[in-house]
Amino acid sequence: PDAAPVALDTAAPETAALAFLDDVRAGLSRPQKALSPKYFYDAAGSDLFEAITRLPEYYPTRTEIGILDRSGPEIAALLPAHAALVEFGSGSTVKLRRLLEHLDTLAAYVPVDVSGTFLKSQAEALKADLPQLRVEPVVADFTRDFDLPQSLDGLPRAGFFPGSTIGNFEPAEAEGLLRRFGRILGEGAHMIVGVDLVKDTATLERAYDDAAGVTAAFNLNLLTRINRELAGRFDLDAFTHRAVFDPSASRIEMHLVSRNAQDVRVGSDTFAFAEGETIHTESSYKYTVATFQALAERAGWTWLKVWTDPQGLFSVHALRL
Ligand code: AVJ
Repeated sequence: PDAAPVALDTAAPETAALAFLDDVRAGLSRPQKALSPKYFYDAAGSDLFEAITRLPEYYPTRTEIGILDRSGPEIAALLPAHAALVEFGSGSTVKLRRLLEHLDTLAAYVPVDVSGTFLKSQAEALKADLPQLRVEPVVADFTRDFDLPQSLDGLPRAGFFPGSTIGNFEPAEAEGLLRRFGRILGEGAHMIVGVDLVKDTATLERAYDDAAGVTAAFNLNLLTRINRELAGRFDLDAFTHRAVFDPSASRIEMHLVSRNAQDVRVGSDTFAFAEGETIHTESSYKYTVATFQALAERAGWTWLKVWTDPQGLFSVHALRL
């Protein structure tokens, strides 16, 4: 039920394929081979992520929904009446719908996503269910500056960034992103951000290495995608999934581990792997309430309030500019 981040589809397909090829070439040429997690989300990858959010081990999605349900009235009370709610990287509208139940004076909902087709279909479905709600989708990459529609001028603004998507960014990038959201929303804006919390290593590693192997399939799908889209020759049986928590960096790292020494062709390039060598495919940063509060304040926001679940697994923060 979660919003699967989607890769940019506004550019021409040939341009997107070239960017993917460039990124794969550069990433596999580094001393620590690496690929960007944004490439996880093709159609198969989005379905696998959806399946991850339903796994018993993957607590973030259901825990955040529980917080939005339980604390929705308090969250809504903190936001200005008749606001425009801007969701960054909206994807599916599952969480937004939970929040909407408590927001009876919302002036407009503004989903922002790079995937124009997905955005339009989600917006249409929402309009059909809630005919009285003004929905103004914006096709944009939220990691770049963009302007909100002029029709929103004069409305108070609130940003919504759930799902701990912020965890996929390096802390310095995450700070820049929150600062950018402030620029886009403007002075006086509010922001609601979902952030996964640091916890014991076993719980974290299980959430990213589930017993059914869904996260492993999600990780390996990146190689399937390279094989299909970039004429890659990865042998999927020659790589395994690994998820490790690094407490000093406070992040889960996902890797694909080469089982043996091998050369792998991708188009006209060949990449050499030593036995046990890895491709770093994702970092998922975990915060404490205090470390996220400090990050938000470095980004220029005033931290207002946090809501968590009874076990302290996940957090939802309110900020104001
Ligand atoms: C979508 C980035 C929030 O980091 O938990 C889930 C992605 N990767 N399992 C996360 C993910 C492996 C997810 N985010």
